[in-house]
Amino acid sequence: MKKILAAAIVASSFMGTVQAQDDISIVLVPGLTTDAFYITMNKGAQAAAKALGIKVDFQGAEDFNPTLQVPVLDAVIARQPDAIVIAPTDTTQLIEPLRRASERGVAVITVDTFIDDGKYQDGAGDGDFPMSYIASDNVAGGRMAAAAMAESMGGKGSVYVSNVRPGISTTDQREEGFKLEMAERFPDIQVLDTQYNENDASTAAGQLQAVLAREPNLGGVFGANLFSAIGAANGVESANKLDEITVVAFDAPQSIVEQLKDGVVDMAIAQHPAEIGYYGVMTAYAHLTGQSVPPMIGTGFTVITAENVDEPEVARYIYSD
Ligand code: T6T
Repeated sequence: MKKILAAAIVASSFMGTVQAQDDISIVLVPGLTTDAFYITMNKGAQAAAKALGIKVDFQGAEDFNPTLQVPVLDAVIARQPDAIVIAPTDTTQLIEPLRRASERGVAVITVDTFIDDGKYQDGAGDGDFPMSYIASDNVAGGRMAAAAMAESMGGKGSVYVSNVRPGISTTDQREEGFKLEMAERFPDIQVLDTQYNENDASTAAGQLQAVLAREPNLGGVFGANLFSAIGAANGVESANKLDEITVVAFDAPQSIVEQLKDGVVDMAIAQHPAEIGYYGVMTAYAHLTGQSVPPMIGTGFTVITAENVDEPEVARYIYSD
């Protein structure tokens, strides 16, 4: 008799923490709203919302910048959603703003980028409180870029990374992977100083011209995200150096199709942003309905070249505008 009563109490207190399932509110906060990567991520998030019969809002800033993202986040926290699924724009500057959400009982999941060391729920670090991190393996992606570039350059020459700014987990890790691979496997490739473009393709294009003026034998450039890659590729095209400079692009906006076919870009590494958005929402929902969730979920890549870009199984990974 006593045992049955105890079981009933446990069951009812557990049920008390579980929400009615269709009134769960989740907000997806992207790195910026106008980037094809996050637009595609939102499609995946909306597909998950539809499957679950819940509402997921998409609210973000127009630029990839913590100064703009934090006020948007504060406005989202004030609405007190059940969960925030966010791509934090800086590893340290977003820790305190996100802690405010967590302390108000809002579950935090990060997608694409992470805060602190990205290892959540392990009892270590200031930014340990998010429930999960869902993303590409960005170090591996950087290594893939370096290996493809070095092979197309015959293992020698000089290259550089076109990057956004330090402090962004994804692009920092891509650069790290790229440099590790070059150092470990291609000692005759010289990696020049990274050029930071503040997520502006025109700046990245101008930097290509400037590096080329100093280093006329430049053999390769790695565009570490969508805007860096578009800019670097445009720079190579304007300099009329398609045959001399290998361009490896991270990300796959619609414009990549023509750039691959025209030989401006040699290879694009497409992330799977819809997958990231889908599992971001599913993970938030699982947590909010009483399931335990993994602290990290890795998503895939698709390597796109001029040879395979028309294959439907490859083309489906080109981002939506
Ligand atoms: O590369 C993606 C994303 O993974 C990164 O964190 C920021 O830049 C993009 O959104 C592309 O613009």
